[in-house]
Amino acid sequence: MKSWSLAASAVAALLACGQAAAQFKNTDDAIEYRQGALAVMGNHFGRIGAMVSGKVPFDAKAAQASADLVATLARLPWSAFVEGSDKGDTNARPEVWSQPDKFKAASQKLEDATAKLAAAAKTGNPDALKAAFSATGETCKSCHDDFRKKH
Ligand code: ASC
Repeated sequence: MKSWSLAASAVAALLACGQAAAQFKNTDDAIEYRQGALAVMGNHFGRIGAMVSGKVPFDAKAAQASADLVATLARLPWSAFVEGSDKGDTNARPEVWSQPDKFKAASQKLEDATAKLAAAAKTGNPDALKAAFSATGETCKSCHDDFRKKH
């Protein structure tokens, strides 16, 4: 094959695969990525929950570290809901792909709520943290109700 046509096929392949393939090896890899991000986010959200519910003593520094992580991790899962990754070891409902605008709005709500959570944690005020924790938990739940399979 001439080098120009080789280059042309490489460009065509890249265009065909698009961004998802550049980021993830395959759909299983994308599923693992988003589940990993959500699991670590849930862990750190849970640490804040333990503080605001009084199960563990309030620790402003630890709360802020966890809230910062939650806010960062909240931005990650969405690009991993790639085409075709409704099949495989996933609890994502088909609505993720059939109602993309609604899913996008739900993900944006989480990003907004977790940014507020991080801001609340930064104040060092346990009551502000508790309120932001509860608001964030509502966005988790509402998205799970609409887009995650019931167990
Ligand atoms: C968590 C966690 C979730 C949410 C959700 C809030 O700590 O892992 O998925 O809170 O239960 O309703």
